[in-house]
Amino acid sequence: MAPAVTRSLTLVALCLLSLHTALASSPSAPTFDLAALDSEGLGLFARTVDGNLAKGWHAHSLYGKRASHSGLDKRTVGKAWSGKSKFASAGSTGVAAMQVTVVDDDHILIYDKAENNALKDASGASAWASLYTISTKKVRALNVVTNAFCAGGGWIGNGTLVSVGGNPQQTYINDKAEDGLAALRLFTPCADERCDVYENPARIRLTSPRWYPSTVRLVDGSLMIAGGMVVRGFSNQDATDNPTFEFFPPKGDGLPVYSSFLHDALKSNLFPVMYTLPSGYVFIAANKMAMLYDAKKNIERRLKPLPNGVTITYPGSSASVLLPLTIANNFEPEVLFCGGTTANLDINPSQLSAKAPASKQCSRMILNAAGLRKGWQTENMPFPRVMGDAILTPDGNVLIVNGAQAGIAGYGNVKDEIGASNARSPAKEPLLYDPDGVKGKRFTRGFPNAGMERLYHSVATLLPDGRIFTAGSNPNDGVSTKTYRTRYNVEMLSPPYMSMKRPSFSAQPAKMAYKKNYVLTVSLPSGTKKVQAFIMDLGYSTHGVHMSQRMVELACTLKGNKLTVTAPKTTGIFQPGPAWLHLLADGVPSKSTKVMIGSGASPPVSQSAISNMLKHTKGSN
Ligand SMILES: *[C@@H]1O[C@H](CO)[C@@H](O)[C@H](O)[C@H]1NC(C)=O
Ligand SMILES: [Cu+2]
Repeated sequence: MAPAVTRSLTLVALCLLSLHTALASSPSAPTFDLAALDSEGLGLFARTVDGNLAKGWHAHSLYGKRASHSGLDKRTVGKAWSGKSKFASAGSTGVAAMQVTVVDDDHILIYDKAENNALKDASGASAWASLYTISTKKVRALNVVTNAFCAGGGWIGNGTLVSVGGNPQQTYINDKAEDGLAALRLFTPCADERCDVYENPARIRLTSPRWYPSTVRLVDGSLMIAGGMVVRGFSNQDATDNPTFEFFPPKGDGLPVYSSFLHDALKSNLFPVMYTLPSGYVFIAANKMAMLYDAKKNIERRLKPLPNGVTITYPGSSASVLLPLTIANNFEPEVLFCGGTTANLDINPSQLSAKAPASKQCSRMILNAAGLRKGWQTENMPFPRVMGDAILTPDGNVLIVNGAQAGIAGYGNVKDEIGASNARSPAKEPLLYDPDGVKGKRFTRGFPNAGMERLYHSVATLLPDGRIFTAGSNPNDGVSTKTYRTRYNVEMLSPPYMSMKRPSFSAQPAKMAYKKNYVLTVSLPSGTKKVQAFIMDLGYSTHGVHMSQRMVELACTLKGNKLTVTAPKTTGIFQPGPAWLHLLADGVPSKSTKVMIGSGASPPVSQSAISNMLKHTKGSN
């Protein structure tokens, strides 16, 4: 994306000004020292971000025996996956699906950049966002004012979807969108077909321009927003970088918080991968680096870098996931990255090639003291992949779809492109990864190939009914019909469990308060031996990153057809906000239904933080 926009230079200047006001709160960034961790004892891991000692499961699990990650009782890739999977087309997204998130049991919200899509809004202009109805495959145009090109997003504790950042107006494709660099777009689901995106930049906006930011929901239900570029461009560098964090609703003095980690992760520090851990700390990975972040005290602790020189974030995007937090693994967090690239992304992009093979490497690490000491554990996928999407399946496996076997993300930047795509050799074959499997035998193949390529700007998400939704692919400046063209077609993958006898349940609550018990009425396939209950965050999918995606097991006991399930114990295990609840009967999943975890109230709002933010920052204007 080469077109350098000269008017952006003023943005840089404005932005750097506001960033410098935040430097006063620059964090210390001690290198993670395992010896110190030992002498600190439970130092880092026994505390929560509130400074209180974590009790029970947490401290106890630290140096005690850790169960293997066989969370789901040896169900592995047995039952739910025995049989054939099918890909089937399922209508059109109306706009190019660059970002998607499941809104309720029957709707998916889709954001595109501003471009000349065939779907029109009420005024007759091209739509840049749509709401897709799963049951009817119909789309409704949404009204976006600002350009959501390469924005990030996430759900907050009261069930509102927040979309952050984007791009300036792209006059060369004649679009009328307003500058979206510092945009903050709100969407609250509704029961009728009337809800739409809400924007009010004079009061609700980011502190600074962010192209390619990530988000993660924190323990108080607010959103942490990280990184991005202050101008349009492909390769990030010092002059274009926004190496800061901010929060929605704004916290503290409302100003961005400088991150030396994000700065050090240049150039490939865009769309960082972030997960809130049971401790409340945030795991963040960017480029080849990883760290734990204490958002409350603003302390960064570096972890070991990803092994063997593999870049795992944009434009070397890997498929990444926080593995399921289960009773058997004592809710010990473990992260997994598969693919990416070993190409040197620090050189001039014109010297890179779309033919450069992607990485095959998967790296995983348990984020507790013992796991960090052991470090990253690696193995190879059957074939290389960049820009893959890692989807947690309802039985706790990881399905990897989309992406390419060679090249990198983006378009119009490197040698040997097909059309404008920086990547080629589409990876149409899904792979299933069993986190509990034996190393070397964790991958299952034999899936049908996707019907079309899903390259840059494609997406995937698990649906409440258990299918996997894939859409998008648009490695082009505007809508293009040349290879690789702009894709509007939806394809859904139906795993074998879709046609099995599945458990079902009713009487689920609309909300679940932490630690409280709820009684579901269940219907189980005959002969069921083991029932488990889970909640999932299906995530916000864009650029191979699934922001806030997670799966958490709930304790449960069965009496007759009554299943008593216990809501998560802490906000670290599952952050307050929307979730999907489902059961497994001997490893076969039910459908899931939406449930609010926590009170459903707004995350804390600080009027002084908001006023100070509005006073001292200009957003992108
Ligand atoms: C959720 O909270 C945010 C931040 O306070 C607010 O802007 C939004 O309107 C709230 N949504 C609902 C549905 O109340
Ligand atoms: Cu993009």
